[in-house]
Amino acid sequence: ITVHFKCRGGLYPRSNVQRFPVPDDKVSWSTEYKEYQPRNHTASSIRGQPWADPNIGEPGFNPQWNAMDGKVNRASYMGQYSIKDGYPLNPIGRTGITGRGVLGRWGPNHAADPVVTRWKRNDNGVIEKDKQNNKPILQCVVIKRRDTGEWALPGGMVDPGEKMSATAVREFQEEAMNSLVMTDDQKVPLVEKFKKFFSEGDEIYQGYIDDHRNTDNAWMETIAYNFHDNSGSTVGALKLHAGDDAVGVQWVDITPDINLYASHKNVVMLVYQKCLSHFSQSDS
Ligand code: RP5
Ligand code: MG
Ligand code: MG
Repeated sequence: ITVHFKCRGGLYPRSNVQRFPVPDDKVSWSTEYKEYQPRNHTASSIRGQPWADPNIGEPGFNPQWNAMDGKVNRASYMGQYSIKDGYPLNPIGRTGITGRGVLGRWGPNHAADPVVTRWKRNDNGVIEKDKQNNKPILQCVVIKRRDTGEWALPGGMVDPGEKMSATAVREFQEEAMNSLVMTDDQKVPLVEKFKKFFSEGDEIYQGYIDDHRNTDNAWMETIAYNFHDNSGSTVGALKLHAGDDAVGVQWVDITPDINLYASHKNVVMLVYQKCLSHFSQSDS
């Protein structure tokens, strides 16, 4: 990602704060924008949350920018970000709003996204081909987000100290398998059954996410892993259940006109390229 669109213009989510307009050619910090007067907004709901930073300047809060800060990762996949007047600057550029909005961390907010895939098959188990280009059709699991109603990867925030691949698997279980409401008796055998599958993820993308919650001083970054069920017999055959902040879940065909939350389409397209390049005729 080298530009952002979804975090520019319009109202900031869950607020009545209007973003200051940022034309395409004024996104970059290196372009002068004299008129730029973004409003400052940090949602009161994040105050005191265990996952949120204090305000900048509060006694005892000495963030280590661009580094591992205890268990909190304040390093960016985008390289060194700058600090201006004590505040980290969005590495892509202006968003029309300062503060943290609803994001917990100043600077990068690290998430992990699982991209769980299978080939689309007909009732006889034969892989279906795209009529236009005769290529096999790849499907991935998407969830419907409660907050925006958009379809998205079932990702989530990395807990302090948590391994990022573990975040991706945990979020899949919570949002696409509804593991949070399972008893241990239900969960343990299921987790055990898919242990091997979820231990073989391919790292696909790490970087900025054009998320509508981003601000000039706080933004989403993710690491995305692909878990591919080539035979369609493991997770590909599982009955999905939406859970936690997801209100729907489905397998969706990955096509060029797919419409997903934030910049998840970019991530999914990278996965599509990878799986297609590994596809062999013996798979069908
Ligand atoms: C996206 O926000 C990330 O790519 C990830 O999917 C998600 C994490 O936030 P929550 O789902 O926890 O709100 O930008
Ligand atoms: Mg979640
Ligand atoms: Mg989530």
